[in-house]
Amino acid sequence: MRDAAIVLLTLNEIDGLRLLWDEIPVHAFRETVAVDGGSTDGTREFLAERGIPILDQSIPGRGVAFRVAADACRSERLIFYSPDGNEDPADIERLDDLLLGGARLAIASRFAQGAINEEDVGSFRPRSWVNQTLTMLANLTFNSGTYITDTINGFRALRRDDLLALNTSVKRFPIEYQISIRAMRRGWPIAELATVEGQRAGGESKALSWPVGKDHLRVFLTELPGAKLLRER
Ligand SMILES: Nc1nc2c(ncn2[C@@H]2O[C@H](COP(=O)(O)OP(=O)(O)OP(=O)(O)O)[C@@H](O)[C@H]2O)c(=O)[nH]1
Ligand SMILES: [Mg+2]
Repeated sequence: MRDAAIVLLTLNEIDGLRLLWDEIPVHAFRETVAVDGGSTDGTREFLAERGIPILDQSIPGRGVAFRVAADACRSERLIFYSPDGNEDPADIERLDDLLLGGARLAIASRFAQGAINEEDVGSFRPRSWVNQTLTMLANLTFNSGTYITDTINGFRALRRDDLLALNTSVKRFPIEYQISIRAMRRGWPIAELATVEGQRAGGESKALSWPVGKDHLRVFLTELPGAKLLRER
């Protein structure tokens, strides 16, 4: 049994849950919890029927959800999984293995050698381009280790104590970007695995491209002060 928790992040993901549930390796993990942003489509009932504790958040946002999980879980390691069809459940245990192998942040990368991201089916790939530009900025500015190919994907794992120590503040989507940047600034070993990103199973995207892109840029800028100083420590 892994001393780790699968943290499901849900906001109206009933279609994805129905499709993926049997593939999520709940039995290999000490805990599985869901942080729910206020679903009204049957997600909560689906989880409750399967005995999964549902943690509520007082204000919306994935960033808030990350901190709710860190406060509530008792396991040493947390694997964040969004059951919307984008993330391959077979990678859940592989991410935990990267932590067991010494990484302090493990990321399922959509841009590593051998990976596939959801836009690879077309030739116009605005989201990938924005993602990769933000990732390049973070690497050039904050990373003195191996190049990280996907600083933004939410499918990731880290130790609970490490997440608390990062003292994150982002409320919404760019929480992952803030975590990656702060881990880079501290010189933590970061490991990636190449993942295959699937298409959304149903429901609706909550990540509107323009506002989310802008929010990431803001995080990049607010992480800048003192960055150099910290790297030199
Ligand atoms: N707990 C919680 N989960 C959220 C919140 N916002 C989004 N999520 C979940 O986070 C995951 C990712 O959100 P998406 O809307 O799929 O964002 P995305 O993966 O960038 O966009 P798509 O490509 O459309 O899938 C999904 O499982 C959502 O249900 C929130 O405020 N609270
Ligand atoms: Mg998604």
